[in-house]
Amino acid sequence: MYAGMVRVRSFEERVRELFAGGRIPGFTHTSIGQEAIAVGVATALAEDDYVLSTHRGHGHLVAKGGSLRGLMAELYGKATGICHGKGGSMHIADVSVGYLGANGVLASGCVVAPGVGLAIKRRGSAQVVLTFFGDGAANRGPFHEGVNMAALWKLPVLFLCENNRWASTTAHALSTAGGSIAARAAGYGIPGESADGNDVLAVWDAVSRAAERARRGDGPSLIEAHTIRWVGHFEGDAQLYRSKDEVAEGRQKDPIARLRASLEALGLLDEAHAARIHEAVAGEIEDAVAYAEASPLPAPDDALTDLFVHYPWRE
Ligand SMILES: Cc1ncc(C[n+]2csc(CCOP(=O)(O)OP(=O)(O)O)c2C)c(N)n1
Repeated sequence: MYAGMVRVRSFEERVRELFAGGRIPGFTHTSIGQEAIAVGVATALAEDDYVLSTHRGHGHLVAKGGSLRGLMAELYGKATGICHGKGGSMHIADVSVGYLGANGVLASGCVVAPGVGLAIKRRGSAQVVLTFFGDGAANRGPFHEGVNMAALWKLPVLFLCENNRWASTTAHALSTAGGSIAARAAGYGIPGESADGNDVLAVWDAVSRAAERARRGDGPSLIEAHTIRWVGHFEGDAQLYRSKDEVAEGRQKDPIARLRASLEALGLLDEAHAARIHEAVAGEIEDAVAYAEASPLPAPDDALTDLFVHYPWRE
C-alpha cells in the first residue's frame, strides 16, 4: 500500500511538471493528497473486479495496475498510449486491468456501473464493480438513478464518493442538501458509510466489507471517503476560492506520511527500505516518460479509427 501510494503521488507530480513544461497537451486534473482512496480501493478489490473512474482518474488506473508507459503515452497523446492517444487525461480506459474508463461527464459512472453489475449478475461471476465519483457529482441526477436501480436489483455495485470538499470552485457545504452523502444511502435501503479517505486502511476496510456483501448477492453499498486535494481543481487553477489553511490541513493529514509513520512504529519499514521504494518508483516513472517522449503521434489517417464501437451483430 505504501509503494502504491508513492507510485500514484510520484506519477501525478511528474504529470504536473510535464504539463507545466508544455509536454502534455490539453487539460488535466491530478489527485495529489487523495492517494489513500485509489490504493485502498484497488487493494480491497480482486484483480478481475471492475472500476469506473472520473475526470480525476490517473491515480485510480495506476493503483488498479495500469501500465505507466501506456498511461503516460496516452497523456502525451501518442499512438502507443492505452487509448492510442485519443482518450487523453479524462477518457483513459484499460479494460485489461478492469479499468472500464474515466469519464469527463460527472456522475456518469453511477449509471454505467449498474449496467456492469447486471452483466456480472447475469454471468453469475463473483466480481464486483466500483464506481468513483466526487462530492459534486453526488448532486447530479445520475447518482440517484444509479443507486436506485442498483439497490432495486441488488446489483454488485460499490458507489465510492471521494469527498474532497470542492466541486471545482463550489464548496461542498454550499451545494449539498443534508450535508452527508453517505446518509443518502438510507433512502435507497442500502448501507451508507463515512470513511477517513486519508487512511488507506480505513478505505481498504470499508471497501472490503462492501465488496464481500456484494459478492454474497446482498447488493450495493455507498461509501463516502473524506479527503483533501492539495492542488488546484485542474492544472493552472489559481485556487482563489479557498484558504491556504485547507491545503496546510491536507498536508498535515498526508496519507503517505501517515502510513509510513505506522509502518515505522511497527518495525515494518525503515529509512533504507523506503528509499529503495522511492528510487524504484522514480525509475519506473522516468522509463514511462522516456517511452512517451520517444513514441510517435497517431498518424493523421488513423484519426477516425478506434472512435466507434463495432457491434458484431450489426455487421
Ligand atoms: C455533467 C457535468 N457538469 C459539469 C461539468 C464541469 N465540471 C468538471 S469537474 C467539476 C467539479 C467536479 O467536482 P466533484 O464531482 O466533487 O469532483 P472533484 O473535481 O472534486 O474530484 C465540474 C462542475 C462536467 N464535467 N460534467
